[in-house]
Amino acid sequence: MNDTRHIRDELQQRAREWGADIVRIADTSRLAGIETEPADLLDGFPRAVTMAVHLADGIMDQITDGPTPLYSSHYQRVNALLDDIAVRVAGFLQSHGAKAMPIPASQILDYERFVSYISHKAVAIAGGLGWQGKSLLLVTPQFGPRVRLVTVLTNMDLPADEPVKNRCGTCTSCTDACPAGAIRNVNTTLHYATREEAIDFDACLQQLETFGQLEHINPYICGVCIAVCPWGKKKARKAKAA
Ligand code: B12
Repeated sequence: MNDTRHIRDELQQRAREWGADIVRIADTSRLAGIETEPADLLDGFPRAVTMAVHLADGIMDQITDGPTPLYSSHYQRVNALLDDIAVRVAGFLQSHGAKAMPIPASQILDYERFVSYISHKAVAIAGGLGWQGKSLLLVTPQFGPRVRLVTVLTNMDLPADEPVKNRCGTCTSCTDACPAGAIRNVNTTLHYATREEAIDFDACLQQLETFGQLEHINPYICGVCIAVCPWGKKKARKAKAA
């Protein structure tokens, strides 16, 4: 384990140099029962590197009741950066003799059910990158939900991090701001059993489809529940005061 601790430290340092803002390790046995594509995706991968890139506060602070062209462009660039970091992290692990599988940041595999290979949020929850907020998003203590996520599966037995406590409390910011009124204001200790438990999924999707018809806006983006969360704004306020 000593050996892999050293590799974990170097991996975290390198991933930060490549652009990741938070890097943690998830024990994938915590994900038992989760839906993946294919069903045996996690077989032979006892660990996952879960990483976040902080979205630009200057862009997120401008979002009030819907996506902006700036956010739309930023969303694409950050996805590209995350995919790049994941490929580099996979290369790093392979150079140490491990097997690695980078999972794309934002590839939808099934447009009927809206699912991907694996939920980055679920991996991030398992690795203690943050907690699952009332918006269904991953909320980090450092940047709130103002992060995009990526995952690299690996068979290297890296020392794993522990999940963190949910800190949404009685806050209703995302529930109040959601343009579709889709957030049910229900808390969870670790994760919701289904998406429906937290949000009216059809209402959220319909709103995203409406936004997708606007000029300069990519399909399926919104950003309001991300922008209003006090955990994300806290960081922005601190920077303003400095
Ligand atoms: C398909 C997709 C969508 C679909 C469906 C969203 C959804 N909630 O599933 C649509 C188009 C609606 C969508 C919308 C949005 N998306 Co989207 N989307 C994805 C994508 C590509 C796949 C998600 C997926 O497979 N979902 C399947 C469901 C079942 O999983 P889930 O909701 O993630 O989590 C469930 C389970 O995982 C469970 N769970 C958690 N832990 C565990 C553990 C165990 C053991 C079990 C059994 C279950 C479990 O809890 C949830 C309830 O069932 C991911 C990228 C990725 N690969 O993760 C991005 C992703 C989830 N989207 C993201 C974002 C930001 C958005 C939007 C805000 C739009 C935007 N960019 O402005 C909205 C938010 C809507 C909302 N409030 O949920 C980010 C979230 C970042 C964050 N901070 O959390 C992601 C992770 C992309 C990224 N690379 O960062 N998205």
